[in-house]
Amino acid sequence: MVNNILKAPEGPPSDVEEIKEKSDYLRGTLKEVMLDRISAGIPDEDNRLMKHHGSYLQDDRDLRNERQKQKLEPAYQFMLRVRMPGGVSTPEQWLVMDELAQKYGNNTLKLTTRETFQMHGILKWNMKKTIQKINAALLDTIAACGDVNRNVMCASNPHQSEIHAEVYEWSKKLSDDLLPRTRAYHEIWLDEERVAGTPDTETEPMYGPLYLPRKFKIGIAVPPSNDIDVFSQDLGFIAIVEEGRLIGFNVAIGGGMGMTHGDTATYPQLSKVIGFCKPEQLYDVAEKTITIQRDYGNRSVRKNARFKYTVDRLGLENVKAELENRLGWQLDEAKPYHFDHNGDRYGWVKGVKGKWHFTMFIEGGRVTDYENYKLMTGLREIAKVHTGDFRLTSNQNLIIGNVSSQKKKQISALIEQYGLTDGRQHSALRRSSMACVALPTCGLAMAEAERYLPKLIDKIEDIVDENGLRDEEITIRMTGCPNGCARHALGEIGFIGKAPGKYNMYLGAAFDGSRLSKMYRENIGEEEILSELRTILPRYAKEREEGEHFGDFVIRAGIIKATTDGTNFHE
Ligand code: SRM
Ligand code: SF4
Repeated sequence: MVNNILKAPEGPPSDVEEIKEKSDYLRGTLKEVMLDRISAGIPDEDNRLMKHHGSYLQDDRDLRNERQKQKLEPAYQFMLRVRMPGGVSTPEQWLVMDELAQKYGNNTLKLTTRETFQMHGILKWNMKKTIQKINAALLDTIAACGDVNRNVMCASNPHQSEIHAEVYEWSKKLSDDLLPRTRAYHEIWLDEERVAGTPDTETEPMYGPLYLPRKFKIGIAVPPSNDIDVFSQDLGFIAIVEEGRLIGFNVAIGGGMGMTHGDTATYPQLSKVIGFCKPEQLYDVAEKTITIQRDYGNRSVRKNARFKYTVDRLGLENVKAELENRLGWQLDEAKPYHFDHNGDRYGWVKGVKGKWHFTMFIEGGRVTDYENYKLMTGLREIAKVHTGDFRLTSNQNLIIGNVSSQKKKQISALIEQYGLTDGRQHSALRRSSMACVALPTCGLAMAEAERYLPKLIDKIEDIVDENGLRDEEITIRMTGCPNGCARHALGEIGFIGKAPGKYNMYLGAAFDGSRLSKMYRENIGEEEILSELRTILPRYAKEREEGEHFGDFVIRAGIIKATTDGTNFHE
């Protein structure tokens, strides 16, 4: 299958490649080390494998210094991420996650930027029980992290429920069919006995023994909503609907957000549309694309290993030709489509079949009980009576979906009782905000994000109000490091953590997720951020053209140069 003209980069395999190779298909010594009671942590090699089971070993960074002083090991705990394609959860599953978060987690649920649940703060001895309960609720955590295809996202736009339902089924099918075949997860966490000699589970027909060079992400958008930021995916599908019917998908390849500060060989990139396929060809396209990355991705330098770099290195046309070669058929010409936003649409809307959907604003995606806002309790009470579903959105929000007209009154009463909000009391800027987890759990965070962005927005809201911009949707995103978990490079205003209290500030992304931002100021603190916005936002209020979005304005006004491709993101 490997093409003689296309080549994978040369170089010694990275340490992770060696760990995977020796791991006996992701088993390693996880079963044994999870039983060890001497340390609350696990060795680094097993932690690398752990990711493929949907979990990371972390430590509470707020406690790090104090524990060091006391000569104690770090406050080790695990993060657990659920595989929940399309972000759809039943009320019963919600209640299980809620219970687990209280019993074994840190009393919070994080709704992630890829439409799923994360739990934090789980101790080693509680991991197996937690995973077993999640599986008993018909969810799992397989391949939620690691060098494999991750949770498949899909549009959560409730206006077009019938199309959503169809697209959701495709995202579920892709997620299930692209799972690793190893039974390691079932043996380690669910006590399954190992059966030797089952060819698929011993050989990984699609992934091979080394799995992929890096994580791989797929998302399906339904225009005009680009809520899932389809161009940020390694492989994006854009649903094409004609006369109310899903006729297929445009295929886009080579997106990704991560980069490393100061290293211009790393950059965020947007995927490019290469053609169109029919619904029944979707899996084939995904599988063959993944095998191209498997064969040609960089297995030597992990920070250049994502598919976006493979595509840029080999050339889009060559990758397309290789894909068609592997498919044995050609993609059709891409169909026209139009996106007009990448955020969520809040409040109640009526969908098809008389069902109602309520989109809630969940700041930073964190579900917990705050002092004056019993969000977690309110959602629990709703889950107890709700007969529809919950849809976690890619903007870290929540849709209480498929509410029947009969149930609407009861659910509305609970929404009111607990003060659950569609965010209308906030500025549109806040409603269009996203922040990654960052401190205290993320080991890679250089600065705060989720805990800080709301406070920064409090101050930006003053400027917004003074300039009559309260109802202006301006996307604002913050990450604690350049990995881009809140897709910072697609925020019209973006911040990337550099050091405690210091951020690089980015401007100029498109409101519909079709253009990356560019760095505007480097390493600045709150005062400078606010001072910059005190100059730019009033100009936007006065000088903008009718309907002009902020990201477009800053380019037209010459405040920032447009990024036309990821390869010129740093210029
Ligand atoms: Fe992410 C690593 C959290 C979406 C790019 N991400 C991490 C880790 C696991 C840190 C680590 O490796 O030690 C973070 C765990 C923090 C914690 O305490 O929970 C983490 N990522 C998240 C979440 C929870 C952010 C959130 O606040 O919602 C998101 C979970 C998504 C999910 O449910 O699967 C999350 N991460 C993303 C996205 C957005 C997306 O996929 O749409 C990106 C950018 C898109 C992309 O992949 O290019 C993203 N995360 C990364 C990267 C950079 C990858 C790269 O190409 O360089 C890392 C670091 C890495 O892989 O080495 C990373
Ligand atoms: Fe952690 Fe960085 Fe991702 Fe934020 S962007 S969650 S700081 S890895």
